[in-house]
Amino acid sequence: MTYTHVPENLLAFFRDNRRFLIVGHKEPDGDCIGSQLALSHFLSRIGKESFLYSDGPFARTELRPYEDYFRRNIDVSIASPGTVWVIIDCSTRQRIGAFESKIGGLPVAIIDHHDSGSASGDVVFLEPTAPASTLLVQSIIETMVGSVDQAEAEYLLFGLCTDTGFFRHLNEGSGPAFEAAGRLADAGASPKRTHQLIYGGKSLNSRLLMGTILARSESYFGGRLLLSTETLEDSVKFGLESRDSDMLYQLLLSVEGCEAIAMIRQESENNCTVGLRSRSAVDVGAIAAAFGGGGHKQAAGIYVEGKIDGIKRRLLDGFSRVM
Ligand SMILES: [Mn+2]
Repeated sequence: MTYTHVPENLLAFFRDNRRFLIVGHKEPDGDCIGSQLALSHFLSRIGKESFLYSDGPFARTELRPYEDYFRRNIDVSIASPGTVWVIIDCSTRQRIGAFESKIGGLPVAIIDHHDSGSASGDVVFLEPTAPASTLLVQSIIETMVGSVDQAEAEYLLFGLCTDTGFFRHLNEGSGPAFEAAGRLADAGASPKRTHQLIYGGKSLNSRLLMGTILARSESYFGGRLLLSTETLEDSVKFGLESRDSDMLYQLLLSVEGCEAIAMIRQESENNCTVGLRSRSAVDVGAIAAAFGGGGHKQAAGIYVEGKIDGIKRRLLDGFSRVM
């Protein structure tokens, strides 16, 4: 199966029900938000009612323009007949945050591209080969009515470009994703506007913070590991909303010879978070797991008690076994 083939029972789910409660994962990203917005817009277009939910927070600056479309609380009578849930961009219920306890006994459809191994819904469209959930939503719309409209195209391109890093993360064999993007551009989505939306709009403080952190970078294991830190003083001076982790990781990983990066942030007097990224071979998920953190081979995170210097020593010890 490919993500262009929508399960028949999902099409029936949309045709036969009347009111759709659409929720994505907490700590939403552009794929989650774009998929939800496009699906909701489409459902209105075919005469259905829909409500958008998110547990937030809308921490990423590119999501701020959309925050007001999303409700934090259920304020419709969810008992009425024909009301169903759609969970997008995650397949385990704890990822939807506070809404997990509000599903009740209503039917649930899951639309996701993460392979969590435990998707539980009455109808499941789970396609781990899809680089973004937006591609699944696009397939649903195109299968049901032939084509997306301009608003849907813009939402979908926003999500697709978020999850693919503007197509940088795609490998050979990704023709279908480019073809889908081509149809979005034909329908009126602008790659130029989308790029500005995702990568523009940053504060000067966010660039100054990045400069501070980059200037503090240390090189280990012959340059294969780059490590930097963010102190409590940085957070006070530049503000937490100035963090732009994706861009910071991208800049550090672009250094020649760099295989992995570690970013230690002092979050409070006694606690740190650590962001880990790997270019390919180094399994940072395994290193995070040794600290009680989580993630996967190329991206992982840790929340740990301690101060930067102590955590740095322990991390370097962990990396010394694999570098
Ligand atoms: Mn996604």
